[in-house]
Amino acid sequence: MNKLPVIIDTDPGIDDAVAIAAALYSPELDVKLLTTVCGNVSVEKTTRNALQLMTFWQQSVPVARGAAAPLLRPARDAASVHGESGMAGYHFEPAQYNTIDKPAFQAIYDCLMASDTAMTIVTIGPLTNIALLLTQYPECKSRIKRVVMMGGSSGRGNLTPTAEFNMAVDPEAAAHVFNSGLDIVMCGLDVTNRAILTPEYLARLPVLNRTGKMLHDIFSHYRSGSMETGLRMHDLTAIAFLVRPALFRTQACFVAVETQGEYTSGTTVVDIEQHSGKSANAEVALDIDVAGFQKWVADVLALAP
Ligand SMILES: [Ca+2]
Repeated sequence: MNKLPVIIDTDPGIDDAVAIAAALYSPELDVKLLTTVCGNVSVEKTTRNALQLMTFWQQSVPVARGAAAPLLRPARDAASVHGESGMAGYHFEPAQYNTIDKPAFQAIYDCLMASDTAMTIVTIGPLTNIALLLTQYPECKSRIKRVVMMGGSSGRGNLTPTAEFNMAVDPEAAAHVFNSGLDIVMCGLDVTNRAILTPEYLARLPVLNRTGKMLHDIFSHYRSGSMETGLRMHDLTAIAFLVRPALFRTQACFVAVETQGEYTSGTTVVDIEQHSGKSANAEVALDIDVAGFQKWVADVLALAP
């Protein structure tokens, strides 16, 4: 099978951890690079968490540390959802790997240029690193096949009334990416709030495998839903889209990211009904086959060690 080469830009993050697990053990994907960004917690912590995950799975995917703050704004974290460490609830061994010696945007550029085919970038954190990449190296766009992102919403938000966390943390970066002309797939709250793992499945994780035990421990500290009512797997939907696109209903839409609004900065304005007259710049996921998603998650996590 020809595996799809991917770069994952991430801020682990409990739902990032399960997304990375699924990416590493999906037979369809070849993870070439992990880059970290300030988001759920500080970039020091997200980088440590990424390295600890690589150590946990004994996977030597290169990890490059990225932006320590959004482009223009102070950082806002989500420690209330993921714990102070960003991956509360499991005692990870100290990392056996170090980051590679270049910043994330440079590592992504080098990875794109070294590849003989255009690559897919999966973003499951704020878009700061990708905006820096496009600013420093605008010519690299032709090397990017697609950006598949977890972020945004066509309706309500989860950090502010109308803005989703990854967009709200760095609206200027998000706007830059949406204005870039790149092929973008947006997996936002429209689908991620429905991408729930059930209490029955969560209860089986400890006996599934070592990965299942670890995920169960950190899921017990995750505050996007609960172990009793089910957990929302925001970041995992971006990986699901890569390998099971038929689970999603998407629509090509014009998407603007609000950067000025007093109450609405970071809001993705998704023009579903084509009021703006502007051409579509993203494929927006608006519906998900929840049962199909849950089956895929169970199948792929069973492949993990
Ligand atoms: Ca994330």
